[in-house]
Amino acid sequence: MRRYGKNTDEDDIRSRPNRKGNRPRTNIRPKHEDAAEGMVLTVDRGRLTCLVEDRVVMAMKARELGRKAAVVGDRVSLVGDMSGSKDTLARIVRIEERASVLRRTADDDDPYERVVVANADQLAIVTALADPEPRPRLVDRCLVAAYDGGLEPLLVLTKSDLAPPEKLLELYGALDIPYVVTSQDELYDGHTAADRVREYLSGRTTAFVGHSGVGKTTLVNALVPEERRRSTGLVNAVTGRGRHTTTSALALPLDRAEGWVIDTPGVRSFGLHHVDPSRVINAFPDLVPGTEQCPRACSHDEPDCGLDAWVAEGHADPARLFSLRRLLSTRERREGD
Ligand SMILES: Nc1nc2c(ncn2[C@@H]2O[C@H](COP(=O)(O)OP(=O)(O)OP(=O)(O)O)[C@@H](O)[C@H]2O)c(=O)[nH]1
Ligand SMILES: [Mg+2]
Ligand SMILES: [Zn+2]
Repeated sequence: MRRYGKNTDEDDIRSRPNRKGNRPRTNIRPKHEDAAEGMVLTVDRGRLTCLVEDRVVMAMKARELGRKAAVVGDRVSLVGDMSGSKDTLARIVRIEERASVLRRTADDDDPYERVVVANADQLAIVTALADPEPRPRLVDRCLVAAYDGGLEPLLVLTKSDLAPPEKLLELYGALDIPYVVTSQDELYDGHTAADRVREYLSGRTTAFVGHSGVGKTTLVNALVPEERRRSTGLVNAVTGRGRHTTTSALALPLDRAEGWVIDTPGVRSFGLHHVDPSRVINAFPDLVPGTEQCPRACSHDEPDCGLDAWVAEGHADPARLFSLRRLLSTRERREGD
């Protein structure tokens, strides 16, 4: 049966392999020529809050999108009621190609991927220096996810009023990651912690991730206009854990600068099932030339790896190779406390 009409041209198109970019010519696109561009700010049970020009528009996914889900940070095309008035609902008909994708799985052996945010260019990995205790393995895992997803990492060490940062910083020294140490209400050279963090955020879209209770929302609140602030939660005095106060990711515009911050719910773990280790080495451009001597499909964490000899010959800092291997092996290690 011919579903696409008698026109032989169309039959011709239909019979070609249905590869990406070579789909049958349907009338979907022309129908949405007048679609508006928007950005997804938050998602709540199938309802997406989008920013269209300067209006906040509620929307849902159009059926034609199939199973593809839009996430916070996605650029989308919308049709329908775009007035932004109460009780209206627009439809998202297209999700634009993503410049970056931050993914995680619940566990390393869980293939179910969730996209945390799209189009962020920076990942602020937030760790408290105490209360809750820092867990470097989670930081390592977030770093791997950032490198894998095309985001630049920024280390944010909070609560320096409770413990010093030196030991933790030493662990990341060789990775050369920008970092900021913060404490609540601290004045440092006349600047608040938020002012110093803001310097790293201007002109970019930054997603904040970390365990519950490390102070992600506290920091984000200090960075966005007052009327946008969200609730924060106390850390449980008995268990030393956060209370998962934030339950959904939300993109917020920076105050006094261009750019976006995305507050996300605290995570217990950061599964890396989806990560391709060969992409992680690309975050170490100084080591890449040394991989020429590696056996095919080298994991760079095995006895025949060419990087050992390369580093021994003095081409790169051994601490860098050590750090790369620590990150590569983080998938094999259990994440336990
Ligand atoms: N002492 C101290 N406490 C802080 C600091 N920053 C945040 N806190 C406290 O830590 C607690 C947790 O802060 P939140 O901002 O809710 O933490 P969160 O990371 O957003 O937690 P979830 O939303 O559960 O993931 C609150 O009681 C904050 O007041 C800090 O620099 N020093
Ligand atoms: Mg929070
Ligand atoms: Zn190798």
